[in-house]
Amino acid sequence: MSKEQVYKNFIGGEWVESRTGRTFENRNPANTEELIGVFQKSDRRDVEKAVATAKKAYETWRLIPAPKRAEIIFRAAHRLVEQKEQFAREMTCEMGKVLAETRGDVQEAIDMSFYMAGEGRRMYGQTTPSELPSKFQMSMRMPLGVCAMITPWNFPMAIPSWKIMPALVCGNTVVIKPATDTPLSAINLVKTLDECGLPRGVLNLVTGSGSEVGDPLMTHPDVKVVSFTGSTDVGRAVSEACAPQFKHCHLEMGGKNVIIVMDDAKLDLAVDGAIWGGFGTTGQRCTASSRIVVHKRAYKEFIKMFVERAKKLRVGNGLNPEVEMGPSINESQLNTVQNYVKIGRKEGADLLCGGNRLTKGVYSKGWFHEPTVFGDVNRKMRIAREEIFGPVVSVIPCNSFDEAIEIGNSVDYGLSSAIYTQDVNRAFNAMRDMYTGIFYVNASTIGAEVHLPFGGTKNTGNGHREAGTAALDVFSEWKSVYIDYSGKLQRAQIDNN
Ligand code: UN1
Repeated sequence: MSKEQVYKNFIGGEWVESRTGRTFENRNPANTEELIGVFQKSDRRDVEKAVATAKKAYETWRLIPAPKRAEIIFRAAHRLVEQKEQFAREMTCEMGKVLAETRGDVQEAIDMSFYMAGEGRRMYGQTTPSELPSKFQMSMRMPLGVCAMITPWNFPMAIPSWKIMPALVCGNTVVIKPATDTPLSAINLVKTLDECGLPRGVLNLVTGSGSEVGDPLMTHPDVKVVSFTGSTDVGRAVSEACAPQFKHCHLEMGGKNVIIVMDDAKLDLAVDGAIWGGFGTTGQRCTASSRIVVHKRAYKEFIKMFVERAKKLRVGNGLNPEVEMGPSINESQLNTVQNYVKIGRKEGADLLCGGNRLTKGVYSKGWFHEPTVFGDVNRKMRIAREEIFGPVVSVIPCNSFDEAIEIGNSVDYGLSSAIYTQDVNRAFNAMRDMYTGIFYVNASTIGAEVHLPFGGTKNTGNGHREAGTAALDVFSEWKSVYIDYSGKLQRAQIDNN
């Protein structure tokens, strides 16, 4: 038996074993015989320790000038650049997406780090004139304290960075619980920040399950902010857990994103976008293009081109440079995919390609599924409404632009949407009318950059955004400051008349 690599929790600047003495395994979804490592199966006691440590560290961290805090983040960004290839490879082994995409994931963490490091010297507040003479006023951001982060497996370094970097630059301290499928990528990020001089206790990581680590973390009275990315059902529970203590609660949840393809669209471009958005990351993005609404005049041609391309996608181990689509993350996710294929068939959608698990040869040890396209889907079908998080795309014919918008908005989610058209009026109308947090013209539903707000409407989010300066709103609280230098009592709203 090969010696297994044991990874530990990071608490108070030390790599420590869980109080439970238990561990769990993390295996490669492309080849489950390959053990990535063994991780701590922590519980409430580890959470208590991590939160207490973070609380203590907050006392001094919040007083370090933001530009100084940012310097550490800036150094970490450089260090991530140096380690990009290694971290990307480890991420592909850990969660299956292809190397080009895991490089992109690490790059997104690099981008976020540079961006938030810049915020150390900005973090703008407002200075406004007073209604009274000799009175000065401004607003400034305050940190809140200990922030809890619960992060998913599909962007295992990027999403932790979206949360950690703004939290730290604002002066908060952190306890993060990464997804059990991808603890290594989060550990790589935490290790990098540690190597770059982050003081002890400012950033802590505890691995383990949602019930044993996530629950005690989000309900802990000393935790002031909870930032969660994951399913809508769990997000609702997080929201309810935060409510009694009025914690800042940031939720980034499911999606059922749509690409609208109009009859004047450049079809080859639209097909490129639909393939990338539908099957990139094996469809396991919150921003995945799982619905394509196509104008009836373009429908036949689009379907022909799209299915031809989907059939040709090379599925396999993401480390192989030829491969375009990796496995599902785990058995349960693959079961969900298979279940939705059954549902789609039963609902009467037209299975145009795929539909099967891949089990032979190189596929025999992983969670692989064929790229799958359903045609003639209608908006009422479950495959057109529910998030699948797998390589299954539903193509929905429509009769007009107005109907396309209506179908687009007819789901419970509102993360990302896109339109392919050459008509600028249509593009702008769609931009105005699609009720989603992200919107694209002549591009797929995936591809957000770190310096604009990221998040969605309806069941996708709770009004907050990550990335951009919007992320600072999650991890800070405003303080408005009034300084009266008139030397006398001046009453606002009264003495200025
Ligand atoms: C996610 O799917 O959870 O825009 C994040 C994108 C990526 C981020 C996706 N930059 O698809």
